[in-house]
Amino acid sequence: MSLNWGYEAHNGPEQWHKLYPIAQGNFQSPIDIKAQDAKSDESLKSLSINYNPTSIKSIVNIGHSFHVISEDKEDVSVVKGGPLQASYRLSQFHFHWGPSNDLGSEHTVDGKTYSAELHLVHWNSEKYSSFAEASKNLDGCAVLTVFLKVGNAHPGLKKVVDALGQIRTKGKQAAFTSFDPSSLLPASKDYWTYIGSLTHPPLLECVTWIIFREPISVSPDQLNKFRSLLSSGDGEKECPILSNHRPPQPLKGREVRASF
Ligand code: B30
Ligand code: ZN
Repeated sequence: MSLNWGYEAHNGPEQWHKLYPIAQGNFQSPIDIKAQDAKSDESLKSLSINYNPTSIKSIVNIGHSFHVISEDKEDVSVVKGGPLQASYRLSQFHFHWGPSNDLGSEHTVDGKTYSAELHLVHWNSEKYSSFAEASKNLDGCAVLTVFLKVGNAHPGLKKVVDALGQIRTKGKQAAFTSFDPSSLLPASKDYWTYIGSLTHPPLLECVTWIIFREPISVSPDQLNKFRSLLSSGDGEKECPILSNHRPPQPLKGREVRASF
């Protein structure tokens, strides 16, 4: 693998195991969710999601994607309940997408791929003191996941998509404030949950995945604006980010539970 991992043939998901052997571990993500095999679990409490728009501070092009950053010095935006044994603090959210509308999600449902996938990334602030420390532990992180299916433009996504023009090239950052991440959640809070990993290097096995069954909609134009972001820096040859999704990994005996 070349110096840097990515999503192209020479540095993509099939190559990652050479520098990150955990890529072939027993708790890797994403997975294909087989709805019939998910065990409905009455003991799963309902999720408590408390997001405060004041925690959202900036938006940044990180080369293979963009992140919307939530200040995580204190418990301002948190999730708890459901499968979680502690309170988890929001640190950032981001999306995964593909070169066309029939590709893009990382998780799939009964083999069905969605056009994109939203990850709201949290870490266990009761036990750990940073994302970096939390991510070394199986109970370190929680990622709330929402599928995006192509259809009407999503009003909550508009503010995010409109900011992308300010961070077109790798390394660019812009202020992004008073945004409510709850506006990106589906109406139904039914979810699947399982234990897995970060979906790109370092691929650490630290994530309680919470995946909402109901997708939100995204317009073709909004998806095209994701694809207009560049992985290249200012003044370099323009290279659009067309794809940043890892394919489903082996379940290896793990249990997927359903809240419904
Ligand atoms: S994901 O939600 O499983 N796609 C990381 C976080 C979430 C996922 C994958 C990876 C991660 O490694 N985060 C820490 C390192 N980051 C900095 C950051 O703030 O969040 C570096 C990076 O990507 O390149 Cu993400
Ligand atoms: Zn992600």
